[in-house]
Amino acid sequence: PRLALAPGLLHVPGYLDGAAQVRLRDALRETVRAAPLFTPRMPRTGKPFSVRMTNCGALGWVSDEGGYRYQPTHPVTGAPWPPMPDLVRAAWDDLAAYPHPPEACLVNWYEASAKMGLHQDRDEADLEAPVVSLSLGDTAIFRFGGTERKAPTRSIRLASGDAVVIGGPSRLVFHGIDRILAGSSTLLDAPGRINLTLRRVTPPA
Ligand code: MD5
Ligand code: FE
Repeated sequence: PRLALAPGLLHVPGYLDGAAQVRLRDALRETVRAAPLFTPRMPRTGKPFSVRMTNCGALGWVSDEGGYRYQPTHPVTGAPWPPMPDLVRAAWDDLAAYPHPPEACLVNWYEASAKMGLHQDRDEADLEAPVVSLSLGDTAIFRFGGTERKAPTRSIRLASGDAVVIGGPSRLVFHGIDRILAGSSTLLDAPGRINLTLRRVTPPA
């Protein structure tokens, strides 16, 4: 089923079946071998995020004292990001309804205690393209509101295999992860959750 949470905000529970979740988990082990998880830091303050990250694809999202940005190389190793797994690319083609390929796949790695505060995703020059999210591992409590921070919010659970598509009038909604329900999945070898966000960064030529 595809559930419309708001105009342009679609939740697809169980988008990846169990076998696809295992394939993606195993592909991400290769991704992390090539591009180790790093701890992003807040602009200006340098306060570390509780979520660790890596990326695959041509561009990756990074954050440090200098700001948020997309760049073609890993901030610690300096190496180019590894390619997106085929399954990730196929999910974009299936869900995005956008006629250009994704350029960035941000991989967020949540330990059981990690969370992500309410924010907007606005570092992409192309805001016509949607963001496609895939979740693996423990269930997360995902909160979303409106395009103004003060708008009321709702929360839903995102479980292993779920997809979310964020586009159209919802592309700039505030959203975050309140908490992880440790032990809700056995897919990963430790409590925690992986979220992938597939994005178009630059307007198509
Ligand atoms: C996560 N990731 O689960 C969250 C939410 C991020 C991020 O917010 O920026 O990496 S995934 C669902 C999502 C992604 C992008 C936008 C919106 C939801 N949204 O506008 O509702 O790690
Ligand atoms: Fe976000």
